[in-house]
Amino acid sequence: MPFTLPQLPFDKAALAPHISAETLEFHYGKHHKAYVDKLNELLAGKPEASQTLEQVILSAEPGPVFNNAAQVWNHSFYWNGIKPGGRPIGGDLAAAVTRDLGSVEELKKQLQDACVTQFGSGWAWLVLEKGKLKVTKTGNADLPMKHGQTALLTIDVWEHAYYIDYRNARPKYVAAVIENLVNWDVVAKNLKDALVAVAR
Ligand code: MN3
Repeated sequence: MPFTLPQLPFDKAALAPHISAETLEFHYGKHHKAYVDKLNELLAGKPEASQTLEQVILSAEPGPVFNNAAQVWNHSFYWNGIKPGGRPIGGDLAAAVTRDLGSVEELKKQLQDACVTQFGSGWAWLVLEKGKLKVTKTGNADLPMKHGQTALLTIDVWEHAYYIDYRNARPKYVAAVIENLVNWDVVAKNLKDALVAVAR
């Protein structure tokens, strides 16, 4: 089975004005799709073509297969973590954030800093590592599962994520995502699932 481009969990126009439909036409419709197509091309006729995406990522050496597989995963994870109309952080997630990072405001500040200070292309993350929440960043296609961490949230800081809407103003794009688009309900569910997996 070839790898497929997942459906976006929202309408392309639904994230405006924070992320425009035009950005999604390119970012999802061209960039994300290109990673899927390239991965299928690279794995055609190889045993890895029947593995899960996670298996491909975890076993791949640095190079084109890893880069394209990880970028497929990263983008799907990014889309799933955002939605129109952000809600406040609550419940168990808020308690874990306060315990490990000090406060919700501190989490947002660390996310903003990680996004802004990632030199060049990459991703900022909220991860679970050894049972604790942590904000991290990775370059290019790199991702938490290669570092023994479980991803809970990501923000794409490749220029293609914001250049149409914000030009070079990465901090404005990041602030708009953090304040208006993060789907904290999904982040809370990712944390719950990660804790269940750890307990197993
Ligand atoms: Mn991207």
